[in-house]
This record gives sequence, structure tokens and C-alpha cells, in this order.
Amino acid sequence: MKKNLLITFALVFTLSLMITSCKEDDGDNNGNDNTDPIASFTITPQTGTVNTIFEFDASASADNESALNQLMFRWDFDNDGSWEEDYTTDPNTNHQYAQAGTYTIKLEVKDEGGLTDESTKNITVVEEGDFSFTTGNASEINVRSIVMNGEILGLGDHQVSDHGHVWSVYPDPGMQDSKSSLGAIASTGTFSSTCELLIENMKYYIKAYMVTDQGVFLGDEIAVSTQSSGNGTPCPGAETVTDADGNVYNTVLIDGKCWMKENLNVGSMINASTAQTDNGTIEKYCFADDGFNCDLFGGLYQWRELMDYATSEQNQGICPQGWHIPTNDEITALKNFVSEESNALVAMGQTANSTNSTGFTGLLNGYKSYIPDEFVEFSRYLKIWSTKQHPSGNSSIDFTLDKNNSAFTELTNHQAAVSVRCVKDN
Ligand SMILES: [Ca+2]
Ligand SMILES: [Ca+2]
Ligand SMILES: [Ca+2]
Repeated sequence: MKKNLLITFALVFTLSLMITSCKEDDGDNNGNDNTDPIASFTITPQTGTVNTIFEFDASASADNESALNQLMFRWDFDNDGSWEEDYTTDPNTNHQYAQAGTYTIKLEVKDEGGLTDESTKNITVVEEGDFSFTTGNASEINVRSIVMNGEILGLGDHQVSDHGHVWSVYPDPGMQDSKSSLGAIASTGTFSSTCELLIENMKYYIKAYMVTDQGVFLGDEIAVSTQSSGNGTPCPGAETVTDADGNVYNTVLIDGKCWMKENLNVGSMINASTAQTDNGTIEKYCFADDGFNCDLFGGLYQWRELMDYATSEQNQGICPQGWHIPTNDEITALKNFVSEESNALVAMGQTANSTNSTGFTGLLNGYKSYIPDEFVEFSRYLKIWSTKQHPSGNSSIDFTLDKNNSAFTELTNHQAAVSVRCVKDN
């Protein structure tokens, strides 16, 4: 009995070894291994009535081995497990719903080797005439504005006194945020409004809104990024650089120096009530202790932390390999290059007159003051540290861009935490 168990164990062990080695073969990129396709689709519109013909487009689906026209698509328009449309090579289809309700749509994509992937999305269908509207899609995306097309599907018994779109760089925009105002409307149909005074190369969250005699209503949210002004060319041979956490940054060549085009965001977020310490971990603050602000604007670092606890003026610090914290000479050269005027360095739309003619694309994201827990100067300053410290050892020179077209260097206390822009080594 014991012997049988041992043999069984040996068999299972051998089998699992074989399975393991098969898996290893899968990873050797010999070209014979099929991988799963990726299912993806859009619905237009995302809300409608029982008279709306919804259009489904799965052409964003993809596969490593099969081309789009070799993939097969099938659809379950109410996710009840029964396919309304059997496999077809056409990624586009449409469907009309006979009854109001919220529906989940399931798409299945199959590649030539028979591997499949699924994706689901929800839509809302209302009765014709019920109060309903959609945020719509962007019909025009510019450097500083986005034109949105919404649609009023039904007014019901609502009296609309104002409508348009609200937008913000933060998710879930509301009436307190920026908005367009198209005024009263008494008929259904599409409407167009312009989100304006936007910052270049920035993701905005947008919703349609309706103010009626029965309340304020917000539509579905979509995210759209403005165009980049394109000012400043990427550094030849180093268009991007990746930090230790895998974050990717664009680069820009200015006056013969290669700069990161965005603020460094490496490290783990800690709250501003805690000091950054020499503990083998890169720590960062996020403005207002909100991690989303680090995604938007990068991290804020105390000087010793970003220097990685060294003091030499040539120092990689927490920058990626082959890059370094700017020296005082480098920030001074940049300041002189723009004649001490910040407009050439600040992203278009961040201030009324910023031109970003250098492509530096500075955002006035503020900093943490030397007082714990105090975040200051949002929308007024961008500060980046240099490696140059005051002989007292209590402060270092930073480069400050302000909203009033001034670019200057000054000493800032080491207890403060400001932004980092790395410079590529020569
Ligand atoms: Ca495949
Ligand atoms: Ca079905
Ligand atoms: Ca640390």
C-alpha cells in the first residue's frame, strides 16, 4: 500500500514536472505558441431609448497572432448566456432594445487557434419621452479646448433651465467645477458645448449636466486628453526614460540639455505628517496627501531624500540610471535661457499667457512647506530642487516658476518638499 502511494506520488510529481516544462516552453518565443486575444468594444450611444439603434464596434480588439480580419466576434446583448449573434468576422453590429432597463452586453472574441476572450459593458435604455440625456463624445480635441456633443433623449416632465458640460482634471466632476452653460432648452436632440481654457496634454473628466425644475442631473463620465502643443523636441535617442518603479517619462531637449518633460514620481507615498528618512525606501509626498495628485503632478521630495542622502553636486540621487538631479549651473542656465520668464517653460493653459515654447511643460503644482502637513502655492509655483546646498546645511537652491511670468532661483528649507526634474548625464 505504501509502495503504491509512492508510485502514485512519483507519477504525479513527474506529470507536474512535465506540465512545468511545457509552460517553460511557452515562454521561449519560438513563434509557435498561441496567446489569448483581447476583447474590447465601444457602444454608441451609451444611453438611449427603446427607439435607439445602438452601434457596437469591436475593432479595438486585438491578438498577437491573428489580424483583426481573422478574428471572430459574437454578441450577447443582454448577458443571459444566449448569444443573439453567432460568430462573424465583422467587428461592427447594432441592436435595438424593445424594453427599458439596464443591460450588460457581452462580447466574445475568438482567434484562429480557438482561444477566446470576453468583455462586458453596461448601457441604460429608457422609454421614449422619459427624462434622459448622454454626455456624448468629443467631436474636436485641441491643445486648449475640447468640443463635446451631448444628446437629450427625452425631457419627460422636466423644465430645463440650463445645460452643458462640467469638467475637471479629477474624476467625478460636478457643478462646482468648470462648466459650459448653454441655457434653457425645451426640445430633445444633440447639443454641443466647448470645454475651454484647458491645459495642454492633460486628461480631463467630463460629464453633461442638466439643471431642471426637479434638480441637478449629471450624465455619464468620459475621459479625454487634450493635445500637446508639441513644443520642444524629445531628446534624440532618449525620447522616454523609465524610473525604478516602471513609470515612463517623456524627455525634451532644451538648449542642449536633455530634461524630463514631467516631474519625477518614483517611490512610495507617505503622509506629510511623517518626515522622509534614510531607510532604503524612496518616499514621496503627494499634494494634499492625495495619491491622485502624484499621478497628475509627480511626487514631492525633501532635499536629503531626493539626494539619496549624498551631498555631492554631481549626484544621481533618486533619478534613473544615467540621469541626475540638476546642478545649480544647470538650473541657472535654464533660467537664463528663458530670460527669467516662466511663460516659455509653463504648459499652455496653465496660465493665461504661458506659451511653453521650450516644451518644458511645467505645471504649477505647488509644494509642501517646511511646516509638516502644510501644502502651499498650488496654481502659483512649480519648484524643482538643485543639488546645491547652502553652507549651513539647512537649505538648498531650487528653480521656481511662478504664474506671473517669473523664473528665478532661491534657497528653500530642507524640511520643505518640492518637485524633481532629472537631467540626462552627458
Ligand atoms: Ca492568439
Ligand atoms: Ca442573450
Ligand atoms: Ca527614504
